[in-house]
This record gives sequence, structure tokens and C-alpha cells, in this order.
Amino acid sequence: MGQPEGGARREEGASAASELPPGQRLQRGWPVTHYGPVPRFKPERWEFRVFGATADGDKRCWNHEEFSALPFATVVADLHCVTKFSMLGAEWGGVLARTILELAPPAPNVTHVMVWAEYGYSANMRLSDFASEQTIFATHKDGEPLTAEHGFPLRLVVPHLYAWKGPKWVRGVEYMAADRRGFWEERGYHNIGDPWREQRYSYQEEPGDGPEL
Ligand SMILES: Nc1nc2c(c(=O)[nH]1)N[C@H]1C(S)=C(S)[C@@H](COP(=O)(O)O)O[C@H]1N2
Ligand SMILES: [Mo]
Repeated sequence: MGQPEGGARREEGASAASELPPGQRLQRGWPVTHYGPVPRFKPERWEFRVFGATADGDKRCWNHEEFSALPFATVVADLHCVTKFSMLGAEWGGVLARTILELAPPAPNVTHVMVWAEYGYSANMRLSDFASEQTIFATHKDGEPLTAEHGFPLRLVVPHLYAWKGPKWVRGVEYMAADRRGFWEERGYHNIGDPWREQRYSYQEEPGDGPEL
């Protein structure tokens, strides 16, 4: 059987616990976790925007129909919430972040991105985290379109970071030449958020992990 590239697919009979980052527990089902209300999707108003330090200095916009026509990919990956539940082995379908980077390349000085969602929710990450081959703007989970509570029509999944780094109801990406904190990163959560290193809170940050608070 082929190994999924860098994936964390759960093999039959494998112990799920061996794949849980420290301090996490397995969750049955898929809980809904977010701050604020669930936005209503208005297809005619929706657009996905790439802006900030793009290579050519121009913004790129896709309306919902255009975005839906982008190349579709799947990634099998886990979701780790900082409140300690994990969901393992989901199949996310959608558009790879790498595809967006190819279609709307960043300027050479870009080091970080801010991913923006409805109501101003945001999450910052290093360009290298965004450019991971597993980072995906998901429209589907396990073959089904996302539900409204889980981020329909589009959410980001960054499998190697805590799940707050994956905005639901995502609407765009800002390319940045310097790091800036997003919504939870300004409110006490770790600027990088690697679950394997248990980077949960900003007080754990070491020099160089993030901008001054
Ligand atoms: N727009 C938005 N996206 C968000 C959040 C949020 O508050 N707003 N919470 C994050 C957190 S903390 C988690 S754990 C996951 C939860 O995703 P789920 O509700 O689909 O399980 O969404 C992330 N994306
Ligand atoms: Mo979370």
C-alpha cells in the first residue's frame, strides 16, 4: 500500500494515540469550535482575494464560480484544537495553498501571510507553513461539502499547526514582508502554534517566535 506523502493517515489497526501530539486526546465526531456567529454565504457577494505584497503589486480576486473552477486536490490530515481535542485522518478536498501561490505569486521579500476570514477573523503564519504541500483551502471533508458551521464555502487547513491557524469562512490571503499577529495570536495564543512542540500560549514564545506583544 502506498504511503500518502508526509501524511498522517491512520493505518488499519494502528494505534491512534501514537499520532496524537502531546496533551491531545482523540475526539469522536467533529465538534464545532469558533468565536462569534456563523456567517451566511452570499454567493454573489463572495470573493477570494490575494493582496498585500504580491510579485506584480496587483491584487487577485476570484468570485465563487471562478474559485470553484481551480484545480481540486485532496489531503488526508488531522485537526488539532488547542483546547485539546484532535480529529485524525480526515480527507480534505479543495485548492492547495501552493496553487494559490503559483497563480498569485508573492514578492520575493514575503516572509509571512495573514489569512483573513469573515468578520475580520485572521491567522498569521510563516510563508513556509502556508507553502507546505499539505496546506489546503478546503471546500469538502470526506467527500462532502463543508457544512456552514465547519466553514462553508471555504476554510483553510494547516495540518501541522493548531487548528486556530485554519480560518473557517476564509475570504483571502495577505502577503506580508514582516510578521504580524492574527486574531488569537494577539489574544494569548502562540505565534507559531506547532502542536508537536505544544506551542499553545504566547507566554511560551521564545525570542524570534513572534513580534512583540
Ligand atoms: N473564522 C474562524 N475560523 C476558525 C475559528 C474561529 O473562531 N473563526 N476557530 C478556529 C479553531 S480554534 C478551531 S479548533 C477550528 C475548529 O474547526 P471546526 O469547528 O470545524 O472543528 O476552527 C478554527 N477556525
Ligand atoms: Mo481551537
